[in-house]
Amino acid sequence: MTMKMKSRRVTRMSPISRLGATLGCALACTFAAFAPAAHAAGDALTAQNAWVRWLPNDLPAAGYVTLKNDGDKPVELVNVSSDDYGMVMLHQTVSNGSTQKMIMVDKATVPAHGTLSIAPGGYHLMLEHAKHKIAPGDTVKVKLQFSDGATLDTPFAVKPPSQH
Ligand SMILES: [Cu+2]
Repeated sequence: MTMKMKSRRVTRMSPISRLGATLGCALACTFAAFAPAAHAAGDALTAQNAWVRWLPNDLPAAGYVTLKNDGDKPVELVNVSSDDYGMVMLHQTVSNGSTQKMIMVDKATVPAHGTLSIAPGGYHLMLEHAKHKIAPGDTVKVKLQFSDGATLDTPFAVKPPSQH
């Protein structure tokens, strides 16, 4: 999909960069995906208000964060992982009549010049199988990976179950 399209662009651009390094660079820099991940992340995407609602007894915890995209193109959150948890998934809470259930989703879009709220009642990160003892007051790190190649290593504040 997107990746294939990008690699075709690389192929097409190679002869151009051989003709003139300046022109090649100008073209490459147009596509955020060609910049180093940290650079791309710093440019367009930021994570704000990241926190985890901790639950006792090794129950899965829910992570919340607001993602802001200052770029001109929508970017998709495509992968989540953490050194502190064995498994991290992107879930969405959906209402089904009077009941609510969680479904696993592949990705979520951060609109151009907009925000994606991963917040109670909507999306959440499901954090399971803590690798060490985690308690309210701690900070855990979650790696958020995006469709443009950007990565945000985001600290999440661990809060008690009463937090909303
Ligand atoms: Cu969930």
